[in-house]
Amino acid sequence: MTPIQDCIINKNTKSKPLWIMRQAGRYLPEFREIRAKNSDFIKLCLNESLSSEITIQPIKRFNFDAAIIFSDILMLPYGLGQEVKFEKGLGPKLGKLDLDLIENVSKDEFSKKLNSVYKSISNVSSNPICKNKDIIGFVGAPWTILIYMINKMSPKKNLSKEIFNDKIFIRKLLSIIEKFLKIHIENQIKAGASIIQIFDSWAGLLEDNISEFIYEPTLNLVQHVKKLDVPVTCFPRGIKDYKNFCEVVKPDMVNIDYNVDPNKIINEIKIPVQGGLDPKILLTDKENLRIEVIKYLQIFKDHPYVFNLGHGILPETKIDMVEELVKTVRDFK
Ligand code: 1CP
Repeated sequence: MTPIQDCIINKNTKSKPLWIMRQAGRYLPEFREIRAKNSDFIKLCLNESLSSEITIQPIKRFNFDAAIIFSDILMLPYGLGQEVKFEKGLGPKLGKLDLDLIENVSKDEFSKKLNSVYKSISNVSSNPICKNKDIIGFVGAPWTILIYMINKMSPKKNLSKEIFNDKIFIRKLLSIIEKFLKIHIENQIKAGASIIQIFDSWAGLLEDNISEFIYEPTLNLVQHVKKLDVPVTCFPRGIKDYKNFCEVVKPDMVNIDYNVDPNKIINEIKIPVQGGLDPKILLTDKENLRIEVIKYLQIFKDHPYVFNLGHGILPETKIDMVEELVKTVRDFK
């Protein structure tokens, strides 16, 4: 059994598997080198040979316990035919959203457009370097995908509050997104994903209708993954009540964000926990980093726990700080 599966299924508290959100990315010089030669990010995600290579870059360097496939949550709107572009410094930019058009996309058409993502998963899972490692397939949660599809850019840059007004439109779009996320999950598992992570990066934006727009669609996805016999991790970033989220949505594991107090959550949540460390700690010094890493390892000593961050690693992170993090986790007794 792979390390994270062992943690989740056997509730193993002895080993603390380790991987890092956004581990295949811009803090790695070897990634930047490939990226510099490939200006179209979506095309890069769809290049199965390069995306497999990028996926294993952090495994080669740090021997992490899991490989997360180099792709993006916005491959879903791309697969549905909405234009998705990444502009330097601006982040994602999406094109016109046509509900009639995306409603009529067939399962085959969608799967074909994303076929190289699945091929990349199967390449990575059969690579000897990934022997006994988890292969993490992932999707964005319906709510987070909806935000990008309607807002057409990162809510970090600008978010028009009007998008919350048309509840009928939101319901309709959420149900289309959910249908295709299920297909995307199924295809990733068939290709060799040993675990699925659902990123709800913008869960914290919603104040009302949390039950209808976040809990229900995410619960439907969680139940779908469980039926396919693969463990599922949820990351409802910024949500106010993780305890309630876990009770309703029932993921196999929850990834906490860096604003969650680990001392509080350990008494509230019975399921395995992943993550928590603030990625900004990696921008400080080694001594401070060791103290913070050990804090999480101590708190979760007798709990099934996967070491990870409370959000993605920052592009300006230095390699030697990641090395120090890895060493601290591996040496912890
Ligand atoms: O070089 C570049 O400009 C591209 C940067 C980049 C990378 C490396 C983007 C654009 N996506 C990715 C890969 C990626 N994205 C992975 C696979 C690699 C890994 O984890 O190691 C994953 C899991 C994601 C997931 C993702 N994309 C999320 C959820 C996690 C999170 O960070 O909250 C989100 C919200 C996105 C959207 C996205 N894609 C890229 C950017 C810069 C963003 C965020 C934009 C924003 O701030 O809204």
